[in-house]
Amino acid sequence: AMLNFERKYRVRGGTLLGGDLFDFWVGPFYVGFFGVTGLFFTLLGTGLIVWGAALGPTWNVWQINIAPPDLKYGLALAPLREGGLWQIITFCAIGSFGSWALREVEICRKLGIGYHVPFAFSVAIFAYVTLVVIRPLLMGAWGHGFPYGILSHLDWVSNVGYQYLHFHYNPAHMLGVTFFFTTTFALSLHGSLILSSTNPPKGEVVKTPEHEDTYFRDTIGYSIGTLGIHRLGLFLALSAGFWSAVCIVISGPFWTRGWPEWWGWWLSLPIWR
Ligand code: BCL
Ligand code: UQ1
Repeated sequence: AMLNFERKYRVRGGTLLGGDLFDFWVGPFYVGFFGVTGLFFTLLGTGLIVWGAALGPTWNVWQINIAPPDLKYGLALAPLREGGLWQIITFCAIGSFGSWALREVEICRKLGIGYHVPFAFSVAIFAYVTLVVIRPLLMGAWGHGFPYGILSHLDWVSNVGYQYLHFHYNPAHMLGVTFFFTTTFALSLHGSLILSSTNPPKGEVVKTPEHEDTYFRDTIGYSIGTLGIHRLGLFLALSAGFWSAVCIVISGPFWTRGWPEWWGWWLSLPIWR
């Protein structure tokens, strides 16, 4: 059955590639050219992960690990069992994430809305590509990518972190962390405000944005507004992903010593003389 509002968005057009050829739905899901490519990369990539797991020593989900090539292979292609699988899986992952983003773009065009959603997802993709492509390229070996596995990727984060002695001193990591925490804080304020005004005590009516503004004006003397909080939330979330990408791409390509040492510039300011 078609919901009454579906007619509004089940419209022809807005496609980026292939014209009307792939302009169709399967049940409630829009497919499009990028739905087809997305499905292809996702199935192939997932299949290769399962194959990689089958080659490995364990089926314990926590311990399954598909590692990038040894550093000695540099930026060359490696044999399948020695990181080649990781290279193809990475290619499939980027193909899959990219397809999803472009399918989002097509849906935005059908709906006549802005590109905020695919733009936001692109920042997450950018952080991932920074980890597995940009930084390895800058450092001269695919072996600098992170391994695909639950515990193994955590070990990688820990090892890479300690290579720079104390990652908390990485200034971009500080910004990334702070933006992540501020995002959750802002969204908890927002979520609780909305739940509060839409769930009044028995016998009272649902509250309006006037009440929401008043709540924050009374408590902290300022309200950012109903549109404003969503703009702020988007800004905070995108900044978190952006500074995460920056914090890892500067570790190695820009700074090779411990991050605590980087703060030496502060101690050598002429004002202390
Ligand atoms: Mg640190 C990175 C926080 C301590 C070393 N660290 C990060 C950042 C984040 C963070 C800012 C990871 C998020 C990110 O990149 O998102 N670190 C953080 C915090 C602490 C901390 C809060 C803390 O102490 C409280 N870090 C430490 C300690 C070091 C350390 C001090 C270890 C000893 N940290 C490092 C290193 C790194 C980080 C090394 C990084 O490399 C990492 C970073 O910045 O990476 C960029 C970005 C988001 C993504 C990458 C996700 C992308 C998602 C993709 C596009 C889509 C996936 C789809 C999926 C497969 C589909 C699933 C299907 C569905 C289920 C249906
Ligand atoms: C807010 O001011 C506001 O406007 C009414 C909201 O809209 C519903 C909110 O969700 C939140 C959380 C605030 C308060 C936020 C700041 C940054 C003052």
